[in-house]
Amino acid sequence: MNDCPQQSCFVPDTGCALGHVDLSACPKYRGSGKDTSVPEPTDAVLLPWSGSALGLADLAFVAGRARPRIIATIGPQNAGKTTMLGAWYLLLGRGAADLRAGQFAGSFSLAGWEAVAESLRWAPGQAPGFPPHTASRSGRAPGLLHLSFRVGQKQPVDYLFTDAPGEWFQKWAINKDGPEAAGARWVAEHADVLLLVADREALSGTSKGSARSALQLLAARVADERKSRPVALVWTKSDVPIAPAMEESVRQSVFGPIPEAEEFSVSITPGDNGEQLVDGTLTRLLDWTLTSRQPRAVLPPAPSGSGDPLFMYGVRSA
Ligand SMILES: Nc1nc2c(ncn2[C@@H]2O[C@H](COP(=O)(O)OP(=O)(O)OP(=O)(O)O)[C@@H](O)[C@H]2O)c(=O)[nH]1
Ligand SMILES: [Mg+2]
Repeated sequence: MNDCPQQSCFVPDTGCALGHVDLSACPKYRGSGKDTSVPEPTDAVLLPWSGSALGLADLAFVAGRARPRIIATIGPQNAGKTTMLGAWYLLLGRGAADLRAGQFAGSFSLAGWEAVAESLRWAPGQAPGFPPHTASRSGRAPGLLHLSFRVGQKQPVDYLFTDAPGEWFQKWAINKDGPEAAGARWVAEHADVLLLVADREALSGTSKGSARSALQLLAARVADERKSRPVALVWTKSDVPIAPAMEESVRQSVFGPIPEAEEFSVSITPGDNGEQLVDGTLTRLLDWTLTSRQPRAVLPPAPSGSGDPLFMYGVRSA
């Protein structure tokens, strides 16, 4: 329950947005514990974040340093998007990932990451499972999971990974302006890198025909909306075999309109030991995701009769 009328303040889950440590001094606070007695002195301070997945109201807090890079995982329902995020988190936790983006430098949503990765963990006497289905909330933005990475002593770079329900993207593929596509529209508009997830299990199952047309629609939508941002086709559940013709037709629907797209295949299968998460492709995909950038415009060199930068411009070539 929110005890503050301000939209950007989530007391008592997080600290006071106006910075009051003693809430009774805050002019806006109208908490349930409207206790006017002097509180016991304590060293405990509420932090400005709760650790859960971030929402739009929390973005200003993360974006204070610099605009975070947003990584979108786009794919149909049950495609393995949340599983992939959880597996990345476990990889980082093991320190197994050797990334060009640098070293893990913190997260404001550790509890959110734990929630997606919890079921993938190997507990003694209990086989790891998969994360639960991501519920389609009425929200206009997905749950955002935060990570930051730092190279050497440089400023850390913040990343937000979207964990959105597949239904959003299926509706967005059919009608991008529909009210139910608001969340997917947000993702498509703000993402810096787009990962289009193709589910090999669905593409080889009984309803593979409809899975293929849904994915082709989604690929066409991504191609329309991407505006030169980097895109990767990510085959999930690569342990499941699929017909070569099916694979080829999905590939064509992605590489036809987006020839420069990258392609990865990942698999996260809970087996008899906890080791299979250390998969080279998973690390390579994370590495690519964190470091790929939109191509920059290359300016033509200035025609110049002199090597001196001061005289480079304004010189008419004879
Ligand atoms: N065989 C196999 N199955 C997988 C793999 N990864 C995920 N799965 C299965 O796919 C199911 C869905 O995975 P999720 O990660 O929840 O899928 P999602 O894309 O987040 O789905 P929504 O949240 O519903 O949009 C899991 O319950 C697993 O059964 C894999 O690598 N191999
Ligand atoms: Mg999910």
